[in-house]
Amino acid sequence: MNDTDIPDSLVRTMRLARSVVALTGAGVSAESGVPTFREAQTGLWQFYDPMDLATPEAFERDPQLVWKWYEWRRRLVGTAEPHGGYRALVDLEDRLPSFSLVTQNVDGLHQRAGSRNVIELHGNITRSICSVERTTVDPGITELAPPPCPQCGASLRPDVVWFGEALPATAILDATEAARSCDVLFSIGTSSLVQPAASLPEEATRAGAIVVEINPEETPLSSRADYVLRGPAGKVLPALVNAIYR
Ligand code: BV8
Repeated sequence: MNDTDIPDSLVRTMRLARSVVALTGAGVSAESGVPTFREAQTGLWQFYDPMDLATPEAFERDPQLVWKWYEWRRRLVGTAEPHGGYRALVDLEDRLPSFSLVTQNVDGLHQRAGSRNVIELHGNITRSICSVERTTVDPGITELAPPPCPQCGASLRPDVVWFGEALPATAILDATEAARSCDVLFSIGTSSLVQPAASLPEEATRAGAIVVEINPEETPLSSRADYVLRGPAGKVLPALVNAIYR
């Protein structure tokens, strides 16, 4: 996609915009080699459905399996490099009076690319917490899976929000507030299926904002968005920034 493929009316809207929200999902990480939630997993993990592993019940049932699954994902994420789409989002944050990056992703790639105001709706896989005290703990190098909390001895767990768990109150409040007070909300690389994140574009529309979807595929949001930029985030976002600030 090149700059000319960005609708002129969207470019004009963005040049007048003061407050912008970017809601990102696993599709943004996909171009950096981090498999999305619904892509076939590789190796040992092809026999497990992420929806069955990313739950408190799975951790209760088999803490070692779940811990090792996150270790595998942490290693994968550690080798990923943020692509040009991440840097385009940093560019928007640098240039706009108000910019909020609300991510469903747990890989920390936005921060690694230089994004500053990042709201992590589903936590961050690079952090571990005590499963009882919920305090952040650095597990260090250990063979134990999961390692015990050095304070109370309970198992450590990844600092992510599992299915059926509530999102961090401040994260969802800040994200909802940002969606309700922005001029433009971009929904980028998300299947718009996971709640409550998937309701944020609707909050923005209700508050009078323009909603733009960036995704190579159709999603339940596509028919409700004001603009749909059909393509990969790594191509569309740099083209968007070039078109606005050329
Ligand atoms: C909650 C952290 C209530 C973990 C994640 C029925 C039963 C049980 C629960 C529910 C139910 N119905 C609804 C629910 C609620 C549930 C939910 O929404 N389920 C869905 C599946 C129906 N939600 C929850 O459970 C949430 N909690 O509701 O709590 C509550 C309240 C109070 C008290 C107690 C409880 C918690 C949800 C958070 C789950 N955790 N991650 C981990 O990662 O291990 S969500 C997980 O899914 C990831 O964060 C990931 O981001 C997300 C998947 O969504 P997407 O990001 O959209 O990724 P996906 O793979 O689906 O799509 C990728 C998209 O990218 C595609 O559209 C593709 O076309 C596109 N793409 C591909 N390449 C590119 C691209 N786009 C752009 N560029 C590209 N290059």
